[in-house]
Amino acid sequence: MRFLLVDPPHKIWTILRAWVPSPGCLQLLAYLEKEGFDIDYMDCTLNENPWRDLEEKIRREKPDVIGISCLCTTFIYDGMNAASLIKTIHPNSIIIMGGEHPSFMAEETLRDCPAIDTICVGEGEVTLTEFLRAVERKEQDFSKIPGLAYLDEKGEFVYTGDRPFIEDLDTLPMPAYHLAKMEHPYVNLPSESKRGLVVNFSRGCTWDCTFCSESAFYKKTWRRRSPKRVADELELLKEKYHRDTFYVGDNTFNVTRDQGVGFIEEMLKRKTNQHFWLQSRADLILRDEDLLDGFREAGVYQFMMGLEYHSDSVLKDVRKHLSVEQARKAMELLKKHRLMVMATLLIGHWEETEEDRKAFLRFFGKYVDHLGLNLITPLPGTPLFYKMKEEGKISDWDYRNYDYLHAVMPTREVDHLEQVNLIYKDIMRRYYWRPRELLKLLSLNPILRHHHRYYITRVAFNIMMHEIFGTPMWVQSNYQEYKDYLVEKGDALPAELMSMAR
Ligand code: B12
Ligand code: SF4
Repeated sequence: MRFLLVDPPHKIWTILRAWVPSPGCLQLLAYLEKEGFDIDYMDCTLNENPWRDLEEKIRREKPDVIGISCLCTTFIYDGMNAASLIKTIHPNSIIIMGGEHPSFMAEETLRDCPAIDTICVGEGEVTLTEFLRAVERKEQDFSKIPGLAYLDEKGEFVYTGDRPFIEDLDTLPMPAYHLAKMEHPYVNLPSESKRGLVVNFSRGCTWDCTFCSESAFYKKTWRRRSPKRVADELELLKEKYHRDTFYVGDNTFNVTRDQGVGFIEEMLKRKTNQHFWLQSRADLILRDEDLLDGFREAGVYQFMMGLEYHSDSVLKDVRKHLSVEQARKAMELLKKHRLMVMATLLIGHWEETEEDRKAFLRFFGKYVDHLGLNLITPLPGTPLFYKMKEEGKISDWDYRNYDYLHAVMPTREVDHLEQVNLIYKDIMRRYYWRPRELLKLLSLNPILRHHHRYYITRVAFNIMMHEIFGTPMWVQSNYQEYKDYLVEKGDALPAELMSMAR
């Protein structure tokens, strides 16, 4: 039995224009490989003609089971369209989809896309292994495998129950980098360095912010790989794949203090001369103040913190369990210890006013080196989603727009989503065109200088030229909507074409 895992054609990290292999896919592949399955991987985001190449591969190789990974809500139609394409040309295949969005919206996804046979709800390694073993044995009944969702022969939705989380992440093999196209020219974090990559060393978070899909997916739990395993992976990435700069995707890198201590010790010992952008919380930065110099010496150049907003009432409303004062102190501390501050911030709150936005820019503009500005988005599966849905405040149900960059909810004062989008762009403009930001183009800090040169000269300038002179906006050259692919081929559009949610 041959299994193919597909990262379907989808948009990449548009904000930084970065292509990176999905750490979740590489982890799944490594696990299946260790279990002895005959596996293959196709990361369609690296193909110049992704739909055509996917179609040709399926026609040519006809794998028995195809797994489709769908990390983000914004990719869900791409994932469903990939399933429809595969089922049309290879009707005998079995298609299983996994990832956050389909886990949360399993019934909706299965009903919207009949091509998907099964959804893996939650963590994939063990569930997928048991599912593939059952397929190998030609079993038809999957009801005893926890973590699966499907429609039975009567069309009733079946969920086989929660799959317990893997207790010890150190039991997982090293991600299957050897199956990824690590040398593909697209794969990097262009804003930081030519040899950048996204890696993941822990899963989940023990807080419960209302908008956070990760905390919901991992049910407020956090597990981590030991610092030794983390350092082993980094060393491999250095020696074999020449990677030296990392965005560590862990939502909260140092939930426990010993994770930070261990990381510093390992990296100082191994002297790999690698650089890290970690994510943490303001209260943890304050807790571990005495470790900050150690983090810097171990190669950390930046902490990204979800500081969200400059008002305690909004922080309370989103259940951040943080105060503005803690945020301010954490930013000051990072600066004091010569670490860069990246803040992820959320605007577009229901009660927000123009005055709030001015104060927001004044507060964060003073400290932040890198601005991660987002529009608050009710991601399916989060408490915010259910609340906003119930209150009737979601006015755009097109999941393609659920990427934090498009408004899908109005505010009390601003009814039209287009207007909210303009407010977002205006804040970006006001932030980036301040003399203080432009001076960063000449900063003595090479990473800050590189990022700003990249971001301002390529991204912000491109947007400005587009807005003033109508010059074309950057588009991801290898992304195509599925329906455009079908039109190009002269095919009829199937009735179930997934381009819009209900
Ligand atoms: C790597 C990553 C990316 C990569 C994706 C690369 C790729 N080729 O897909 C890049 C950098 C491109 C990216 C981009 C974006 N991302 Co991102 N990203 C992540 C990150 C940091 C790590 C994901 C990961 O590897 N997790 C670890 C693995 C183990 O978990 P996993 O992927 O969920 O996989 C497990 C299960 O889901 C399941 N599974 C997954 N696939 C499959 C398939 C099968 C067949 C089966 C059986 C099981 C299965 O098994 C896996 C192993 O247990 C997460 C944050 C995080 N810490 O998770 C955000 C995250 C996924 N990203 C997110 C978002 C919003 C985005 C952006 C929209 C942000 C933006 N505005 O730019 C963009 C999207 C692109 C765009 N339109 O601009 C959100 C998604 C929330 C949501 N529900 O939609 C997350 C959760 C971050 C957050 N908390 O906000 N991202
Ligand atoms: S602290 Fe960050 S990762 Fe944790 S629940 Fe809140 S938003 Fe999610």
